[in-house]
Amino acid sequence: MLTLKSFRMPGLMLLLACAAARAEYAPTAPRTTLKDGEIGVSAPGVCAQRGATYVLTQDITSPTSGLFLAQNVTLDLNGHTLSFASGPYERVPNHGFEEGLAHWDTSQAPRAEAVETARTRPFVGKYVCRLPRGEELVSPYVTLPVARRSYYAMVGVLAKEMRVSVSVDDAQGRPVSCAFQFGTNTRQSCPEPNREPKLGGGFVFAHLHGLPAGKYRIRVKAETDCLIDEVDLQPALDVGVGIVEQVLPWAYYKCILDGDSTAFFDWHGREKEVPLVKGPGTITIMNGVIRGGAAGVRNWGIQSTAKQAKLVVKNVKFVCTGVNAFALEGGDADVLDCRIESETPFLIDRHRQADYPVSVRGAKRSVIAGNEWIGGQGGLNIDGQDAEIHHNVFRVQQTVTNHYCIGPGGDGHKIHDNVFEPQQGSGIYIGRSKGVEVHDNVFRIAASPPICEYAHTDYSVSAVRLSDYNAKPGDAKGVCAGNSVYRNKIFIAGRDYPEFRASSPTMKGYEPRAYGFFISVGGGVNRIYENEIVVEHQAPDSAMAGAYAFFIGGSDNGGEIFRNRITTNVPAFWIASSYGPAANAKIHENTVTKPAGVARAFKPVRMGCSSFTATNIEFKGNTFVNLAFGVDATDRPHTYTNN
Ligand SMILES: [Ca+2]
Repeated sequence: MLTLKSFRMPGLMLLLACAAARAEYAPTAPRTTLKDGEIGVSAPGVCAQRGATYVLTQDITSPTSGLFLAQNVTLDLNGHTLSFASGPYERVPNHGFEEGLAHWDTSQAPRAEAVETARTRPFVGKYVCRLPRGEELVSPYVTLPVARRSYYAMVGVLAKEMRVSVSVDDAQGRPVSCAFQFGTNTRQSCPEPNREPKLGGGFVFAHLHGLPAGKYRIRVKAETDCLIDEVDLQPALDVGVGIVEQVLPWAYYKCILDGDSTAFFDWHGREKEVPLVKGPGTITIMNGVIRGGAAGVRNWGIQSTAKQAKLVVKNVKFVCTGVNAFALEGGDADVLDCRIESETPFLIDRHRQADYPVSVRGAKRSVIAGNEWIGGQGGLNIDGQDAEIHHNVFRVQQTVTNHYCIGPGGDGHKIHDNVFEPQQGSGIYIGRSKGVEVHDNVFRIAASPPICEYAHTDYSVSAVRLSDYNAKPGDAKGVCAGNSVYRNKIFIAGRDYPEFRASSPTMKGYEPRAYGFFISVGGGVNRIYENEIVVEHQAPDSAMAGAYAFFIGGSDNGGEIFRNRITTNVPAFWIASSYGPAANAKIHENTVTKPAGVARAFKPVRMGCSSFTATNIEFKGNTFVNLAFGVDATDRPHTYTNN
């Protein structure tokens, strides 16, 4: 239970008793003898015999992808490490401008300069490059050591309104041209002229493939005034373990803009070299380490396009390094007792909801249990029906928008006994889902420092976001309704970051916010009850920073909020918030306590913002300790009752 006695306002952290969540990954001691029928694996390649058990007899390393599995194979990593994308890859020196413009050819970029992220926008590291329109930066030569494989010539671009052209030279200084052909169509993939990232910033890239090994360099030309970072040539599109029903060769930049998935590009036209997995079956991978060897872009520890094969992944440690370096993408999977270590500084496109460290699409009663996430842009993306998600620990680090510890689509999931303790970012997103139950978890959520997309406006993190973007009931795209969130322990830390406002003209307006619940629902009723919520605003008098147990806006259906126990040093509710009007919330039998040590006066409810109005809000039977019921309302015609 919450140790409320330790709550000392202001400034001291609340101590929360640990929940039952556990991280169960444990290294396996390799065995040296195989059992009858087991097949030893000592090199990368294929495990092509259906139904067989393959056992690693040593660590194995591949400069490209690692192993491809046939239907019903069990892969026992036997305590060993499978390293993929692991070779003598080089990186562009000073790719992140942390050493100013050292190593870069600026002869065509006389006004380029390295600028501090603290004075512009956050991205990666302490510096980015300001590249004025019309100027072009040229990298030193680096060796691409492996022939006829995919690389991305990539550049981080900090905002959608900034456009770049990306091109590559060979060792003789001649432009490299690559094209992808499908059917009778040809698409140029290098160079990529005049491209912008998606909203929120991300990466633009040219896709290199089919080239001889050798020395290459990247050119980035600013088509508008730009802020850029992390300009590099990296191996792309590898997998540690592949399960192939289809090759999805949609890997060039336009496919990102179109939202296409990609898988196994370098096996396009070489499908006969790998086992194809069709129809129902179960593939098991267990007991070892799958590691991306070099900083790679857009790779996966395990990737499956087999629609009907269930993956069982147990006691595997994943080490993911690079932009869009993920642990697992597949259709249906049980993920048990795994450890997912991610160093993923940013994403190519934060709008792609499958781009999570673990992405299980089409779950059918999947079990995701006993896992630990450390770092990463979000934790688990799940779709499908009736997943059991329990006893996991989420210590993710989200610097992109709309990635969560759990971003569930689908219905009927049960999420319980987890610890959500992001290093940065939010807890759970419940979107157009029904029948999701979230109970007996612990959340520790703190207001975030500014991020690239939201450096000069408000940016919120929340323990649980419920949103169908105020859909009408019966909306064809689905609604957020019939979900229940109960018996959780939720600690919210409000913080201010005045140092960013002081240092930067663009971050003057940064407003960090933290909420227990962020509700913007129109399609139906959700129930939130019997939670223990503690809000400790560490800068309660800041005009810029906000923290609320419940933040309801853009929400025609505020839901049923009852028997929660809220302890807070700031208003518990903001209804008809800065996110929009609110209506039809039932707030019954909650207890709101102002800790005894808190001297500042406040009303427990804030209502309205600009022209937004609260309508038909029902307070009934609530208890207020050390403060009285009261509403700090704007002068709009709000309607509420209090009984
Ligand atoms: Ca940088």
